[in-house]
Amino acid sequence: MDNLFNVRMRAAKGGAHEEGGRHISGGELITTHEELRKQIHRLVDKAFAHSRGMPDFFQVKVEVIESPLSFVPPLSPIHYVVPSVLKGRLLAKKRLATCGINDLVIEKAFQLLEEHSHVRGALIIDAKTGERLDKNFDRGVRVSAFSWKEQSYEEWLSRHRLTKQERMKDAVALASKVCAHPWTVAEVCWSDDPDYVTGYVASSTFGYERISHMKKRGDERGGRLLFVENYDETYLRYLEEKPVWIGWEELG
Ligand code: WAQ
Ligand code: MG
Repeated sequence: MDNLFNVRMRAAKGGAHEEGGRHISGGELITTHEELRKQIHRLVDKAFAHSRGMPDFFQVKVEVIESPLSFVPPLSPIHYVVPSVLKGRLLAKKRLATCGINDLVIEKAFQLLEEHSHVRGALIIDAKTGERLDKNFDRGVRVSAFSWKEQSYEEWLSRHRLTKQERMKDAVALASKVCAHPWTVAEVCWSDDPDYVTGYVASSTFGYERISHMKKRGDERGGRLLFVENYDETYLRYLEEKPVWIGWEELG
């Protein structure tokens, strides 16, 4: 009964995603057998009480994890409060530029994100050219097989004087896994949920940089861009399959 499971959920309206349904919600986590029922319940609640609407397609996939888990330490957070969406987007672009990405590449990538806000995963972007590298046009790449170690999460909160916030917890975990790979230059994200306007830029150098306003309230367009300096099958497998704990190994 020591098995761990990778759990992935996706929900859509108007049929399954591959049949043209509109993405409502997704979720991924690692759990023990003991916690499995509770975690699946949480995913049901997440999908069926969603601000993007009521799904008519819901799928949960549970797979046993075969390989041992390694630890990825969480990124440190910084919070920028900006007075407008315009300023938020501008700041995000500046932070990406500080990671060494060219302005034209950033503009091109933001344009791509706007044209692909229906995609349920991340767009992988060549950090040198701004070209999209993944070939899953309507799906993008879903980062999976990661979860916080609860003790590390508590420690991270207290170190940074933060209170529990489910959405930030999930986003920091995902960004920490993504940025731990040496080929990742930076990530930028804002939600596709109409009521959530905070977004972030993440990188291994500068950490998790939260930006208070990345879009207008009510806007259902969001997404994720991963800027990479290299891309192949092993990178894709790292994002989708390599199981990692977010936390510090010494805390267990
Ligand atoms: N892998 C890759 N891309 C994903 C994944 C994933 N596991 N989950 C979501 N996405 C993409 C997808 O295109 C979504 O449309 C988009 O990201 C936004 O997802 O306060 O809630 O889950 O510090 O709506 C960030 C700020 C919140 C949190 C992000 O994103 C904070 C958020 P959502
Ligand atoms: Mg969403």
